[in-house]
Amino acid sequence: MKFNRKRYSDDTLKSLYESILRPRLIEEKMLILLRQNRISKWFSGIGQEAISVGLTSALDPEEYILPMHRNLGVFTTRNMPFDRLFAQWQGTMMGYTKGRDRSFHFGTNEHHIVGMISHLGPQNGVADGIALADLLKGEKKVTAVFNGDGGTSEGDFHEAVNVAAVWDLPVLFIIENNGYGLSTPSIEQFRCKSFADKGIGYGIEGVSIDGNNILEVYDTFSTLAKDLREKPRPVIVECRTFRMRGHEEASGTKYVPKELMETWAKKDPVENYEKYLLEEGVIDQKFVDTLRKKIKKEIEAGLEVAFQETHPVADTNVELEDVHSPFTQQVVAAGGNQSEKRFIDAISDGLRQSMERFDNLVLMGQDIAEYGGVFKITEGFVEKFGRSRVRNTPICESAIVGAGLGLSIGKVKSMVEMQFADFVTEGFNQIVNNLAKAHWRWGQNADVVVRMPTGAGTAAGPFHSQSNEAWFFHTPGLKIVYPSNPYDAKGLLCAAIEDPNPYLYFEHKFLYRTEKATIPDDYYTIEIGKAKLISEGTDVSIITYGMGVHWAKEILSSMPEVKADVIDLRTLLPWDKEAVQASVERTGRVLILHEDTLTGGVGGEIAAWISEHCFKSLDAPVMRVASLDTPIPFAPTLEQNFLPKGRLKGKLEELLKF
Ligand SMILES: Cc1ncc(C[n+]2csc(CCOP(=O)(O)OP(=O)(O)O)c2C)c(N)n1
Repeated sequence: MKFNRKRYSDDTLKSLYESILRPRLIEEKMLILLRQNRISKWFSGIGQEAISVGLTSALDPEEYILPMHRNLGVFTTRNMPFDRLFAQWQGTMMGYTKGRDRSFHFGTNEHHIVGMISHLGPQNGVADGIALADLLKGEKKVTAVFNGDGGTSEGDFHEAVNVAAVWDLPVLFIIENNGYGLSTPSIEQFRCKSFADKGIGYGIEGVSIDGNNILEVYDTFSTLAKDLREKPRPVIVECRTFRMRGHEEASGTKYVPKELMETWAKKDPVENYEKYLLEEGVIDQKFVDTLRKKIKKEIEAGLEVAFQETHPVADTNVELEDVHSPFTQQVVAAGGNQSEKRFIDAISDGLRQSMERFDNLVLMGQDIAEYGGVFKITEGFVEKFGRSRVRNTPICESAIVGAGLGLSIGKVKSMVEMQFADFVTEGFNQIVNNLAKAHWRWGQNADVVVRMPTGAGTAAGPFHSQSNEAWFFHTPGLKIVYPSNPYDAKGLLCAAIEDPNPYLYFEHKFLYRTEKATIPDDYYTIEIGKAKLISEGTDVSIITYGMGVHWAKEILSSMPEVKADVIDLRTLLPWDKEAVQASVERTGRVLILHEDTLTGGVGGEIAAWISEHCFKSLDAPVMRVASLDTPIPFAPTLEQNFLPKGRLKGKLEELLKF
C-alpha cells in the first residue's frame, strides 16, 4: 500500500492514527465480549475503518454524516463518549434511544450524526434534505451519506442521487464497495465496473479511491469537501475495501474464497498505516504502545459504566408520550373579513398564508412551481415566494419525503405534495419507518405535511382514486387530518403545518370544485383531534369524514323522519373518542361510513372501540358501510357500485329497524 502524506503535518498523521486505532480496538474488545455472551450482536467494520475515520476527520464537526452499520469510526471520530455509545448497544437508558433501537440505529444532533434505519437506502434522501436546509440557510457545508455496495441497488439510492444532481446539493454519496452484500457477491448485485462510472448516468462526478488507505481517503474527502462548500454539487465516491468478517458476527465468512481473504488481509488499513508511520519516523513503538494502552483503558472505563446500566424500566406513559414531538396547539381564532371560497381555494389560501407565516416553510412536489401543480393549488406561488421555497421535484417520492426529514433536522418545515394520494406508495417507507418513528427512536421530529389528493368519484380508475388513509392510520407517530369542507380544509392545513409532527393531509379531489363556503380570509387554525357535529338527532349516530359527510347529508335530506347525529371526524389520528362517545350515548345506534374499502378500514377500529367502551349505551350492533373490498374500477357505473353511497340508505334503515 502506497501512502502519500502530501502537505499533511506529523500532528495530522498522528491524529488520524489515533482515530483509526480507536474503532479497531473497540471492535477487538467487542468480539471478545460477544464470545463471552456479554453483548448480543455485532456488525463488524474491521478492514473498513479508514473510510469512516478518513471522512469524519475531513469534515467539520458541525457537518452532518449519515453512517451505516459498519461505520463505528464515524461515531468515535466525532468523539462520542464511549460509555454512552456502549450503553446504546446494550439497549440501556444511558444510550441514545432509551433502549428503543439497537446498535447504530440512532442519531444525535449534538454530534451531527444521523444513524440509519434498517432499510439502508432511505438515508440518502435524508442527506439530501439536510444539504438542502444548509443551502437555504446560506451555510457552506457538505453532508456525507454512507452506502454499502449492496444498498446502492435500492431505488432510494438512485432517487436521492438524482434529486441531489438536479438540485445541486452538496452531498458526498459514499459507497463502501466491500465485495459482498450479506452473502451476495458483487457480480450478483450490480454490473458496473466502478461506482465512479455511475456518476455519468446522473450527470455528476464520480471518483473511486482505495478505501483502505487512510491518507488517500482523508485527502480525497478534504479536497472534495472544500470544493463542494464553495461550489455545491453532489459527488459519488467509491471506496474500494473488503469486509473481513461476517455480515454480522454470527453469519461467518464461509462463502468468501480463502485467497480473497488473504489478499485483503495484507491490505489491512490499520496495520499498514501504523507500519508506514513507524517507517517514516512519525511515531515510534513507544508511541504505539502508549496509545494502545490509553485507548484500551478508555474502552474499559466506558464498558464499566455501560455494563452497570440496567435495562430501562418500562413506563407506558413515557413510551406513548415520546411517539410525538411535544406540541401544545394554540388555536388561532378565525376573524376578520370572509369571502366565498371553493374547497381548492381554501387549501391554496391556507398554504399561501402558512408560507407567509413561516418563512422557513418549503413546498416540494411534482410540477408545483410555475405550472402550479396539476390541480393548480400552488399557482402563483413561485412569483410570490421564489423557486427555492416552491420546488419542482423529479418523480422521486421516496427521496423527497426523506428530504422532508432532512429539512426538519435542519430546522426547516416542509410540505410535500403527492400528485395523487395513490403515488404515496413510492414514499411509503420513508413515511411509516422514517418520519413516523424518528421522534420516538432518537428525539428527532419530522416537521413534514404530506398533502394527499385522494378519493373517487371522478372515474379515474384504480390508480388515481384510492382512499389509503388506513395504511397510515395504523402507524404510531403519524397524524392524519381529512377535511370535508372549505373552512376545515384551510384551518386543518394551517394547523398541520404549525405542528412539528408528521402529517398526512387528505384532500378529496371531488370536493375541490364542488364545495364552496364563505370562510375567513385571514389565517386561522382548527383544533387537531376535534370532531364536528354536523347535525344533531337522537335516532342514530353517523360517524364519518370526507365525502361521507356529504353522502350522509344527502341521504338524510331524503329521510326527514330520521333524526341523526352526523359526526365529521376531521382528524383521523388522533380521532375524537369523546365526541363519538357522547353521540353514542345520545342515540344508542351507530353507523360508520367511509369511502375507503371496508376490511381493515378506519371504521373497524372505531367500531371496536365503541363496542368496548360504549356497550351499555348501544341498542343495536355497530354497523359499517364502506366501499366494496375490490380495487376501484374506472367505468362510472362500476365506480358508483363500488362506492358506499348506494348502500347507505339500506344500511341506515336496517340499523334503525334493529
Ligand atoms: C431494504 C432492505 N432489504 C434487506 C435488508 C437486509 N440486509 C441488511 S444488510 C444487507 C446487506 C447489505 O449489503 P451492503 O449494502 O453491501 O453493505 P455491507 O453489509 O456489505 O456493508 C441486507 C441484505 C435490509 N436491511 N433492508
